[in-house]
Amino acid sequence: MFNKILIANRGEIAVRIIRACREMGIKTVAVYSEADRDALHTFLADEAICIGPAASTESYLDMERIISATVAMKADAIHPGFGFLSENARFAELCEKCNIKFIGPSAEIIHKMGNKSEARKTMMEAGVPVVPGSKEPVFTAAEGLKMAETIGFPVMIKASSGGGGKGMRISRGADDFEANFNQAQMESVKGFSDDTMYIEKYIEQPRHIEFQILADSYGNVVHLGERDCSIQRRHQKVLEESPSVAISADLRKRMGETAIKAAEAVGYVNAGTIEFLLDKSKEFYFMEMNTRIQVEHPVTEAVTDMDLIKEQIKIAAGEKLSFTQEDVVIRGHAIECRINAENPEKNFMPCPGRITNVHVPGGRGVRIDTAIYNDYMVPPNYDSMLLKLIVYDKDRESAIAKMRSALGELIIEGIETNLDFQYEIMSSEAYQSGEVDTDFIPRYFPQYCK
Ligand code: MV4
Repeated sequence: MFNKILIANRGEIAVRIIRACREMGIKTVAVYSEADRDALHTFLADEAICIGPAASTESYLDMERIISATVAMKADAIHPGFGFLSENARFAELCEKCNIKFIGPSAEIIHKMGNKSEARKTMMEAGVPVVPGSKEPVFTAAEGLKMAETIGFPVMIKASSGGGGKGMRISRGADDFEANFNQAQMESVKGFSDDTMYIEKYIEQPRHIEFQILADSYGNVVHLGERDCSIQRRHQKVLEESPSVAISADLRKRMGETAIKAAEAVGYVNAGTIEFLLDKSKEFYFMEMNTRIQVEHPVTEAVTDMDLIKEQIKIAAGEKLSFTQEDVVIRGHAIECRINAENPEKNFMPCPGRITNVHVPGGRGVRIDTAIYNDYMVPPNYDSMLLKLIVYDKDRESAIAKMRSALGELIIEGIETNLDFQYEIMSSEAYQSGEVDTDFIPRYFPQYCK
């Protein structure tokens, strides 16, 4: 097992990883920027080292500084968390070269799955169902239009290096194709320095269903069921739950087996997520694979009674999975609400600043993952997520009741948050009915989409 792990992240996920390490008897090193001298992760780790100015590019995204800190502090592994360098193949490769264990899959797999059109092709060849569309990427509007006419409109134009909705456009017919293709491609060149595009059939009002998988270095792969992440705002997840009301035991078995097949097709190792689109007729299609631990992992932890961070560390240290697929039991229902420093009345504008008072709910089945505290100054330099409230109960109805109760107790003063917006969603007939899809917020909360 590792002696010391450096956590190349900040905020609640850094704290989450420090706790797992401490419970496992592993020493921890925090890295922090000048804006994070008083951050919780800086205090909680056994050791901490400043790696640069507030700007992420000069601290949490600076590979050389993080590698230097790891060598200086004599850590033998790096946990990248999510965001920042977690899906950077060059960083994973640099770790490999420096004899530092990157807690995640190999650089080669990160690179392969980061290229969305190549991932799609790999999955098609492995017999994993993908959204109907092109097998090969396209580079010009003319090539794309030919492809779109074969697939049939409407189509989705996507950037191979895309993510978070960037470099993505719908085209509803031949007359609007060229403009949309060029816009998407321009965005991709600007954002990712890559003009590689691919075309898919547009799936109307799908659900975003993702399967958690764990794979050890001995070829054992298991899935831990699904998360329904359909409720998003501008490609940012707002809340997540497990299990999904849309998934029967039979569908879970088929999608889970497909997720395992997808992971096996690339020789995946560590924790990963297979994202699917699920259409109205319950057909499912591979969309992307995420090669990191995700923000919403706690809902899976709740329903499977597992610790995914500890599993990641054990896998990276070369341990075998201690259980098989038959041992995985999905029990009860979990929901996670993301509480962000943002103003829903002002188009969800980020609202950093000093937190004057925090009070968190508690009780059975209530979990809070956060790095905020009384008098904490939320810096403007990073993601606006402040806190994750996760509830667990025997069924969805009880979990919703618990979430409403917990949201009602949660107090964050001094800055604007989306707490009331989350309470409104939880209290809506639309959410309670379980009829959620990716158009949920624009359809039921249009007042927030101006
Ligand atoms: C799609 C789609 C419909 N059809 N692809 C959004 C982010 C990116 N990862 C993929 N996305 C979508 N791809 C096809 N062929 C609809 C979306 C989509 C979406 C997906 C998941 C959750 C929320 C979403 C909101 C809008 C669009």
